[in-house]
Amino acid sequence: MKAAIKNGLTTKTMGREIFHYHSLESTNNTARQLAENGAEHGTLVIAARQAAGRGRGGRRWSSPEGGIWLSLILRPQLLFVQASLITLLTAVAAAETTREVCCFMPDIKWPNDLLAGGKKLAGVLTEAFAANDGIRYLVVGLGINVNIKRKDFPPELRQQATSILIETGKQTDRALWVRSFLMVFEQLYDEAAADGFAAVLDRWRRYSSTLGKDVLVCSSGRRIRGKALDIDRQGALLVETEGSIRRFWAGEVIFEQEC
Ligand code: BT5
Repeated sequence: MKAAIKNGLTTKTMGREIFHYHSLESTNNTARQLAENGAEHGTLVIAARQAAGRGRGGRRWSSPEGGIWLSLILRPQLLFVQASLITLLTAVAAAETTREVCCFMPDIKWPNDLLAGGKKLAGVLTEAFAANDGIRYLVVGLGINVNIKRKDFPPELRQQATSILIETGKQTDRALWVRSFLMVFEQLYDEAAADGFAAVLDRWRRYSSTLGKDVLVCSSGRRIRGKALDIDRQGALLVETEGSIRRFWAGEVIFEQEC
């Protein structure tokens, strides 16, 4: 897998160093240990399966054989509050990679989900490790259900999860997907580092299935109904509710079906 990903990889930083495992608890945990030991910007950690894959807020992420479970170590010049922009950038890169490699375009649900036909295809878990108000390093975890059959999901996920195989009927070359992802990610990342995130946010808006929809937001124990209007420059969601516009961060927003 490692050699297959590297074969033809033309990135400068992303995936120049690759750690591949048959099984890990969580690629984000291993990436964190590597980062603490000085691993470089762009280091990729990838596992064929995860025994304890994590979602946000301590939720479980099912990671059977056949998916792509990866983490990237980033050492960006960003403020801590800007870490969520990297989540949006990762979702854009994963959507565009899927379009390129699998001829099929998922949509993005704010902030971290890729969906196909309303079912969850992929999720992003960004973890920032701070120094003062800056970022020492970030670990961006991405899980995408690639060659997974419906019966390979745990029963409780079979109605809400999907895979590229289920959607297209075709097996995907996972090394090719990862290589393409690294190239798309690096291009978006370098553009954002040089010119800011406006172009990433525009692409995100184009692929979003959230904007313009009525949403029920669960925030600090309250349930607030409103219309998702836009995302702002820092990636926060702007929701119109009772005549005013409120701004929500990823950590505090849960959509209706998850409450
Ligand atoms: C996410 O969390 O969507 C972030 C998932 C990130 C996973 C990657 S895999 C590589 C890296 N290493 C890790 O340990 N994690 C990252 P959240 O929005 O909290 O969604 C979690 C919810 O998605 C669960 O509560 C389930 O309902 C659902 N779910 C779990 N596994 C799934 C799967 N394989 N496909 C679709 N939905 C799933």
